[in-house]
Amino acid sequence: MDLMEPFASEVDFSRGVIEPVGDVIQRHLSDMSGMYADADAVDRILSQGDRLIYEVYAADLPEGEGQVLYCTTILYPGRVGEELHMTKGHFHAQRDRAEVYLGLAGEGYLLLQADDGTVRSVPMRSGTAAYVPPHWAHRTVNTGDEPFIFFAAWPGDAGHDYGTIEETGFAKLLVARDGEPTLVDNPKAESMRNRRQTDG
Ligand code: M6P
Ligand code: ZN
Repeated sequence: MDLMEPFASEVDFSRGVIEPVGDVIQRHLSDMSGMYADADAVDRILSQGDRLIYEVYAADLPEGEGQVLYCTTILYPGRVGEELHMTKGHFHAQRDRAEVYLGLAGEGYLLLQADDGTVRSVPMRSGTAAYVPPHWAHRTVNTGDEPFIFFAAWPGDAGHDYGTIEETGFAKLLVARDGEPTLVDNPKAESMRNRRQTDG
């Protein structure tokens, strides 16, 4: 057996950066344009230039059974139409793998969705440890005016499955109504469901 060396990283709670860092992912609006409900709002923003929505700083760790992976996410504040800035969201490729989030700065919601379309939302701020149980897709939404920064840890063999959420979206959207984050039905998810039923 090859013994892996223990190590430590430094997590900057206010900037959200991990050092030393492995992969850094930057997701712009153009990377997730179809995920926002208001296509006209997406076009309007993109016609003026792209927009950075969030960044992920992952610790440099090997994937695989027995490992625990971790990263920070910096989700910038803003809206696309009425819809608040959010991550893409995913199921784990191995659906029965869980995850833990810890809020470091700013505020947001963790949105979770089960296979049958059931949606749950968990408000998060600095100090909130939120649990993503096995079998729930998960996405975060920034509901504040500052970057929403959180730490996440999950099993090394979980993997990311983006396809399902890319196709149908979440059944609920988080929008800003009169300054309040409000959960509303996603019209796109509704029409996709109807189309699937009609097709067969
Ligand atoms: C969290 C974790 C990561 C994930 C990141 C961004 O930090 O769940 O695994 O990559 O959020 O979310 P997504 O991959 O859905 O864009
Ligand atoms: Zn995950």
